[in-house]
Amino acid sequence: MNKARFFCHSFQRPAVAAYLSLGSNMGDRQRFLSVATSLIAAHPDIALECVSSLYETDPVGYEAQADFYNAALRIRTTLPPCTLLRFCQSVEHLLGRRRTQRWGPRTLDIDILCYGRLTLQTKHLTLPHPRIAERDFVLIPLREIMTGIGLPTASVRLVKRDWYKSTCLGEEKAIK
Ligand code: A4P
Ligand code: MG
Repeated sequence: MNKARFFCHSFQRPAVAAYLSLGSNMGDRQRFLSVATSLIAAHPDIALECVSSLYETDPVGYEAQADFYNAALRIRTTLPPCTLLRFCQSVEHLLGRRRTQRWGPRTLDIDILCYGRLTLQTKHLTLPHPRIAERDFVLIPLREIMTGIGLPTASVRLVKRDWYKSTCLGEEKAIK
């Protein structure tokens, strides 16, 4: 991580730790998560701190769809939460996300799980994310980032540990 660049862009606001959940169940799922992670890492006001292992997960909510790949990220950012959400949605859009069905198949979903200790409920953003506690595909990668131990289950299976390599956009902002 290039801290000088990070702080140069963000001197106005203190950086806040936030956790993101990434999911994909269409096309080359690992590639969608990998490119999304690289785009997040490349943002001048975001420092990527930690990436969970890659997990393959049974679909939840709407079950008649392909299995997902899921992962979680820890970032530090000076972006306000609504700007972070818009940025995440722009990455989803860039990677072909089309909203045709709630909880339906998607090339990429990025949810903000929490943003510091902020609690917020607006039309477009709820923090912490309201469904964290119900979902093992979120909790298991998140627990891995927080404790170092993911504890996979039958429905949330470990695929790869070091799946993310920050090669797409150069090594300047490679994680620690
Ligand atoms: N929104 C509100 N709060 C947030 C937040 N904290 N982070 C709003 C992100 N978005 C937030 O999301 C719908 C709206 O939620 C957005 O317009 C945003 O303003 P969406 O991404 O358009 O649609 P969605 O993802 O289908 O809906 P939602 O409610 O986010 O669904 P979930 O809870 O993300 O569930 N099964 C497996 N195994 N793995 C998965 O990743 N994902 C889902 C989607 C269902 N089943 C899954 C998986
Ligand atoms: Mg979503």
